This record gives sequence, C-alpha cells and structure tokens, in this order.
Amino acid sequence: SQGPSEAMQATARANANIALVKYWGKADESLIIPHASSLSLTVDGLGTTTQVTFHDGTSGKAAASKHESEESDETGDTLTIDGERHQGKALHRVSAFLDRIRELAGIQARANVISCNTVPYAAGLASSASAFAALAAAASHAAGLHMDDRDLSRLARYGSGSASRSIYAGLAVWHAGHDDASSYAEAIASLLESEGASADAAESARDFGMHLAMIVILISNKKKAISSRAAMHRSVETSPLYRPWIQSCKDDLRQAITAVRRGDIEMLGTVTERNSYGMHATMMTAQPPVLFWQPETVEALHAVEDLRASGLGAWSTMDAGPNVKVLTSAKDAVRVCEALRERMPERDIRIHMAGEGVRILDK
Ligand code: 2P0
Repeated sequence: SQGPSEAMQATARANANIALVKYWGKADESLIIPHASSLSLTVDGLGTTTQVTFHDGTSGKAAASKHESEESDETGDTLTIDGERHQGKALHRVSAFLDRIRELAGIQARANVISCNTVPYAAGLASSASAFAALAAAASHAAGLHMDDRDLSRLARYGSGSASRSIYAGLAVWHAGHDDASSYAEAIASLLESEGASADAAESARDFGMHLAMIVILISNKKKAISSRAAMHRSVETSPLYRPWIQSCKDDLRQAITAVRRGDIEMLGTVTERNSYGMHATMMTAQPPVLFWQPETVEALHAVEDLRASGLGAWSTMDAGPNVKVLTSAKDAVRVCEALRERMPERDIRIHMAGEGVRILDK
C-alpha cells in the first residue's frame, strides 16, 4: 500500500522489563548471545514510544541535504530522543541496527527515528530494553517486513540483549541458544506448552505473570559510571565467581519456571532475590570491582527483609544501578508500597504492574 514516493513510517510502543533470573554476560559479543538463559517481567509505566520514517531515494537525499549542515552525519540517519538530537555513539548504535533491517528488507533508505520515553523519572531507569524493542518493531514495520514475535525478539536482541524479552507481555524467557537462530525470547505460556504443559496450565502461568508487580524504589537517577555492557564484560573476564554464577542461573531458571507452574510466588520471590545477589557478587568480585550500591540501597534491601519478616510477600532485585525493585503480587502491591513508604518517606517509590508486550500503534 506504500507507493514508491510515499514515506515508509511506523510507530511502536514497548515496555521495559525487569529480570527475575538475570542476563549477565555474553558468550558472543557481536551476536549478543548470553552465557545463560534469563526470565523477566515486562512492566507498565516504564516504556518507550518510537516512530521510524524511512525516506525513499529522492526524499531521502532531499532530507539529508536539508539537514546536512546542522544534523545529519555520514550515517544519513537522524535520532531524536525525548526532544534532543543525538549523534556520535547513540546514533551509530541505532544506525547499525537499522542497517540490519535495511539488509533484510532490501532497501537503502535512510531513516528519521524519534523516540519518547514515558519514564516517570529521568534516566537511571530508562531502559535500552524498551528502546530497542520499540525500535525493532517500528523500523521493521516501516520497512515492510512482517516478522513474527520470535524473529522480532531476535532482531531486538541485536540492539540490546534484554530488549529480546520486551517483545512479550508479562513473564518471558530468553533462551541463551548458541547462534543467531537459537537465541530468542518467548512468552512463558508458549514455553510451557512447548514443554508439554496443557493449554490450561500454560494459560494459568500467563495469568500468574500478569498478576505480578514490581515496586521501584528510586535511589538515584544519575547516569551510571559504567554501562551494563562494560560491567558484564568485566565480570565475565575477571570474576572468580563467574562460572558458578552461570551454573546458579541454570538452576534458578529451572526453579523459577517450576514456581510459575505452581503459581508459587514465595518460591519465585526467593529465587529472584538470590539470583540478583549472585549477579552483584560477580560484579563486586570483578577486577576492578563494580559496586552499584549506595548506602540507601542497603537501607532499602533491609526494609524489604523487614517487610517479609512482618509477613508481607516482597522480594528484592537489583539491576546495573543503585535502585531497588521489589517483586510482589498485584493484590499486595499497595500494601507493600505503603509499608516501604512508611519506612523510607523521603524516597520516590512507585508500583509498576505487569505490562503488555510491544505493539504497533498505526491504524
Ligand atoms: C537483565 N541487565 O537481565 C540484566 C540484569 C542488567 C542487569 O540486561 O549489552 O542493556 O545491550 O545486551 O541488555 C542490561 O543489559 O546489555 C541487562 P546489552 P543490556 O535485565
């Protein structure tokens, strides 16, 4: 339906995800193949909406020359994030990602990418997962490619490993795999069905995931001193705990999936919490060490322990930064959030319910 002179355009929205069993370290850095599979919860309220417009030969050239003096660099693509034009590293990462799509679609058109984050607080939580999931969907759609979720997940993986999981609503597993074709994420229900579960069992696992929540305790929204990519590389290369960590991820994933099948949030929470501590142990034992924790981080971690001792179902998890996330059920989320606010009245603490997967917003 898109004529040759018409702009090829699409808009997509994706939510961020928080891993329960973490991805931390690559077996292949160029294909972005992880050492272990991971499990995550896609959450609402932390997302990215992205519009991609490919310009055909003529208008592409026109657009390029129009912007040449001010914005466009040798990539010919442009990138605007939250109203700010980006060049250099950020643009090159996006441009290299778009090259992959151009190759698949057999087009040469340059693109304008405009992205808006709906993160309620600046940076720190702005995730490359929602960004590359939204970009993968918008760009592939705009280029006329019709990808299924699995292929979209593999494509998003090239932008950022964790983005492979943001394609799906609720709980998703990213299979580590061993090459491009075998390293993709899928929704928990589809995984269980492929493992022989009944349609009912798969549906109730999906439902269990959609009734989970993450409470984010904001400790800092400052840009981190070291990227996840560099920090995980350093952990792989130098931590003596790296091998045992990968083994524990395999055990944790099995137990987490069993917990989901049983609808046992206590078992899932226990696995989630210990897996996060294990990941941070590999960072702290890297050379030089990577320590994301702040004093207020430790205060928040203790608060979660206190809550649990008082009988509330709440388990902590942390990513590559000082913020603490708390896994709980949708029905307990308000009580847990209130109890955390009581203990840490000065903190910004918000509930993020299980969220939808990526979607195209056109039409
Ligand atoms: C995760 N993280 O599983 C882990 C836990 C952070 C801590 O995935 O290098 O931005 O782009 O593949 O996906 C963050 O790493 O890294 C991440 P790249 P990504 O959510």
